[in-house]
Amino acid sequence: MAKLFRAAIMGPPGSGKGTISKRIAQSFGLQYLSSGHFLREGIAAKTEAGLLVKTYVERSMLVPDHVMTRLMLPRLEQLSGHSWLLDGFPRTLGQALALNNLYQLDLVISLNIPYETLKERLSDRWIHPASGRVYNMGFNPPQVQGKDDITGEPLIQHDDDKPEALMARLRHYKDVAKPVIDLYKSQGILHSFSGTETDRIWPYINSLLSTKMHTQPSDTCQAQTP
Ligand code: G5P
Ligand code: MG
Repeated sequence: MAKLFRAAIMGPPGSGKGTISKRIAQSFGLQYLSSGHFLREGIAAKTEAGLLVKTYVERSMLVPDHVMTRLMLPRLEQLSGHSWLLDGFPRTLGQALALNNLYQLDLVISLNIPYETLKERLSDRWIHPASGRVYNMGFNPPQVQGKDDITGEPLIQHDDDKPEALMARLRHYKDVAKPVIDLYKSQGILHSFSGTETDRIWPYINSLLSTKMHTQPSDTCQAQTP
């Protein structure tokens, strides 16, 4: 049986983590777990945890570490025997150390996307406040302009996605991510990719993963997000 492969993808809001994770899951048959997806799922279902995290997610602020680890780590326990890819977790040193206590990652992908590019992508971002579903008017617009695809309710744009607030948020991301990146660098598992277009970065990631893991049939694997 091939060795299990455990990976994570890091990057600021809008950097392409989700887009690239889906491609990796499809091409290499890893189970794919997105922290943002699980949070939004809880918000939509109005679970106790969902109500607790709603204001953080709506404002793109970090959810406290103890909430995130309680959300993510049990899901990994259920995946023993599978290879997996984490999208958006860990995001802080506290989360990385909690994960490290349980699992040794084989590879971490870090996306370095220029601020200007992120600003353009995110200032086009609209959300459905009740569920946290996110739309991008350029790349994944809603079916009906200004309306949520599932409920038909109006979409809003947060003050946090306006340019000044956005810059502060991206700087905050960098500060918080730095010790996590340093940790993975010291473990020799960090691979950074820079660029302004996902389609140009993807071939390098594809080639890295092809080298690092034995491509295996993905009959037992499926993505955990849509
Ligand atoms: P998420 O859900 O992890 P974010 O804010 O980190 O959300 P987001 O929006 O999900 O990031 P992404 O996954 O990095 O971005 O990128 P993506 O969705 O693939 O691409 C972003 C947009 O750009 C999309 O519309 C895509 O179509 C478009 N795009 C992609 N590639 C290109 C390209 O080449 N060119 C162009 N022009 N466009 C492109 O987390 C949500 C919230 O949950 C909480 C936080 O509140 C967070 O804000 N959270 C956590 N809190 C604490 N700890 C954690 N571990 C947390 N995880 C989530
Ligand atoms: Mg995402």
